[in-house]
Amino acid sequence: SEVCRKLGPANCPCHSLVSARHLLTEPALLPHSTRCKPFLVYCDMSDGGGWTVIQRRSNGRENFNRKWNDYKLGFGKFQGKNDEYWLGNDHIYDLLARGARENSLKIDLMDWHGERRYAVYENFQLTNEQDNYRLWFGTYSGNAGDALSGGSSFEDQWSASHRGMQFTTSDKDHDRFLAGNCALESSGGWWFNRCHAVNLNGRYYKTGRYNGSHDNGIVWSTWHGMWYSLKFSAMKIRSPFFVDSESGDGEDGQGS
Ligand SMILES: [Ca+2]
Repeated sequence: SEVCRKLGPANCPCHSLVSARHLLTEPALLPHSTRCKPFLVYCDMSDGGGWTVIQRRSNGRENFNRKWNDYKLGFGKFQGKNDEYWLGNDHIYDLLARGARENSLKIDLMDWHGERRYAVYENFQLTNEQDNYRLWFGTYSGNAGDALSGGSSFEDQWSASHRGMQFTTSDKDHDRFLAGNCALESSGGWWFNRCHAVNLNGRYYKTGRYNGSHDNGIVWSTWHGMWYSLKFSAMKIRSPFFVDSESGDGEDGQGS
């Protein structure tokens, strides 16, 4: 089809923005195409650019306590810089499955004092819906701590690491918590174990520290623990094609 030719599977707009050397100072909203079905993505041009934003929390206006189909297809708004959304597990899977190369996941966090931390994971992958969007990721770097791996102790890692976990929502329980459903307790879909050390889709508390019967806030445990709900989070992915385009040759005709 015409759409397939214009936005073929090899064309990734967030990355091509950089390879085309467009100088953007503002985030851009661009159509993204996989399998000839275009959808919009939000491109983050910080850190050298080329990031496709897959999740953002910033003000608590969007309800993240949703069921499987909403997390599958995506929800929220992402036209504005402060909008909250989940891009959708099918879209995330499609973006990651493009090509055979590894993608990086960067997670930006901010607390209620305005302090920022980040975590980067190499080789971020999801499986498809038949395998319930199982999560895989490689080496950590950053200053927020490696909470996705569950924490520092072996016991924490066994019960709370998100590596290899399937996606769970309130209506589809794929977690390792046999006595219940982690998504029911933690207010949001996530790759729960039994249950979590990270939940960026939890309930938005405008207080930072919070109380309750469950640790269901927006949690990154290795930074502020389980009982502190962060003010801001964003998850974004970037293909290694981006790096190749930056180190590209010939275009400047310098012929080193
Ligand atoms: Ca369960």
